[in-house]
Amino acid sequence: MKPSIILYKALPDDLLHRLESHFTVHRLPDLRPETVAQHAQIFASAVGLLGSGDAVDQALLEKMPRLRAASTISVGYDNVDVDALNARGVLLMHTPTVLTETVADTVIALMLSAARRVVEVAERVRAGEWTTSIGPDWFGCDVHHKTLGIVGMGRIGLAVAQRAHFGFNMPILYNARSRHPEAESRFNARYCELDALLQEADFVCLILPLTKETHRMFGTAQFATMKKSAIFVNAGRGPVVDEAALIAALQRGEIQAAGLDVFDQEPLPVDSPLLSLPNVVAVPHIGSATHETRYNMAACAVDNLIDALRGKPEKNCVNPQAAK
Ligand code: 8YV
Repeated sequence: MKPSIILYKALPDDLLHRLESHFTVHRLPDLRPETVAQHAQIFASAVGLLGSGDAVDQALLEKMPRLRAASTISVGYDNVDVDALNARGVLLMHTPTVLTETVADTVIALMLSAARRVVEVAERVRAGEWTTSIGPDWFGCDVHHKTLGIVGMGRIGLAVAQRAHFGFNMPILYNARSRHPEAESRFNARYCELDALLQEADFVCLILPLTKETHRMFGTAQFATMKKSAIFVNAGRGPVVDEAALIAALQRGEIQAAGLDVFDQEPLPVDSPLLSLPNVVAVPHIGSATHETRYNMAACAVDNLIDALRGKPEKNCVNPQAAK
């Protein structure tokens, strides 16, 4: 008999078939307590989990005594209680690498959109306001040759630095937990303390995971330190930023504009003040959302689960020590 796993995200047919050739796949809508209560037997017998977004926490693990591996279709795993997995010897697999280039493209798109006011002016064209040749009230500001500050120099930060350095001739500053020799040698990136980066950068791009250390790392003080002309981009996780402080900084003109892919609450509530600010480009967590990349992430997560349950989590394992 094939081992039993729970799939709580839709998969393309070919990937579903790949999964079914290894496991008995139980497709469920989510991991909410109501769903768990309704399908208690399935949760009690499953050895694997595959999906994304939903909380994988102590309460869930208590209902899954046979679980051996959880595979998330994402690079971030702030929704997962890794300590609780470790305590039970459950492996956590994720999908770094396959989404790096696409998320870096999204960051550049947000920088360009916010600086050149792409969404705002496109809306004005739709509204019939383009009636004569345009004047300064339609102008944006340059991106090329401006100073880019990257906060979080992981794989995605590095891919943003590459684009900014070669594509836009931008001097690059970065702040991270440790120095990144590759960023320094390939893209001439200069390591800075956070305050110095905030003071100097024309664009401040946050590409950080959400952890206890990064939670609310950006608030009133950080926005006050930035240039009034600064453009702020967040493509990591919403709660890294104090959203009320960001809104206040944008409303008071303490920074010029923001391009945001992630928010405190997702989906972003329609009454969020962010949506009535003309200097905000807000997109619905599209960082990795292309057909190609979402397919590659799903394929990677399927292979990760197969490897982990075969006892061979050679790559993409967050907590290999949990297997011992
Ligand atoms: C995911 C992301 O697609 O990978 C991540 O961590 O934020 C996105 O790429 C999103 O979490 C939905 O699964």
